[in-house]
Amino acid sequence: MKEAITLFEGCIAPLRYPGVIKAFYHIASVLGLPARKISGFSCCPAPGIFRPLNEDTFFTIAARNLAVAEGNGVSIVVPCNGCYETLHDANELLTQNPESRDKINRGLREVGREYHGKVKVSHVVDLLHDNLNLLQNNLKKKLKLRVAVHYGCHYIHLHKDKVDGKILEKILETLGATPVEYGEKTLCCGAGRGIRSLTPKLSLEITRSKLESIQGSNADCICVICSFCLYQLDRVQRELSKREGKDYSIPVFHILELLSIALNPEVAENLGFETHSVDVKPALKKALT
Ligand code: 9S8
Ligand code: 9S8
Ligand code: COM
Repeated sequence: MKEAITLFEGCIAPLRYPGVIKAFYHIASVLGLPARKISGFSCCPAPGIFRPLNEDTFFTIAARNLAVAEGNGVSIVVPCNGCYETLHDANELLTQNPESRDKINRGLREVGREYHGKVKVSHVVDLLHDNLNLLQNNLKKKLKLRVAVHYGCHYIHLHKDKVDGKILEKILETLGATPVEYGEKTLCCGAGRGIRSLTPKLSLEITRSKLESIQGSNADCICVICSFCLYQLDRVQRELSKREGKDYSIPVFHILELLSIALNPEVAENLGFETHSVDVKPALKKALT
């Protein structure tokens, strides 16, 4: 029996790209993964913003989220690198360091919770990679797309080995897509670690470099594994086009969206693509013909 899982949605997916959540539960139902929604989570909290302010508070809020999952008997799967880093690091601290666990649990008891270290925290990419055969067997449509992958800093930082082993490229190849290389592949999207809120000008510069490098690769679209990267690479194209009069129009997909379509092209209409700033239709048309 496979373990029960839930999606830790974070703040960005439910507010800006609800299709990412829908895609996850669609994928889980096709693959027969025991996934269910639970309530009670808060912001992870975002590592780039909250961690530097006060580590104890940061880990206590993260541990409360872990305790909510534990109380529901589910493990956590995460579609955002920031949320993943927070919950991964908190889980590591609380399972490996009894002193920290006791200290944080003292705080949690004040809100009627306690964490015992029973929850597994996985990134969606790892879950998909573990189920590659299942994926392949359930594929309805090969997606004929040239894809520029963007891993995002927090994932690269934690799992350089998997990035070097091209874990995301392998998933995309299983879907029939062709990953393309480009110079700024490991560059930040420009959003995380507080860059977007603290230094907006620099943030735009970074995003522009990234997008220009991708444009040079002739990719049909970008594939990300992080809700915040999706937000930045998608929304900022509109902003740059307005500011600079130059056309930026590379569709950006979360891996869950692409996979969901490959498992059943008919869901594309109901994945909320109208919440994307860059029109995804040209890429979908190419992918599905
Ligand atoms: S939750 Fe609140 S702001 Fe966010 S999406 Fe990912 S990082 Fe965690
Ligand atoms: S948001 Fe997601 S993971 Fe980060 S810090 Fe640099 S890249 Fe985009
Ligand atoms: C990036 C999250 S995914 S944060 O901005 O670094 O907190």
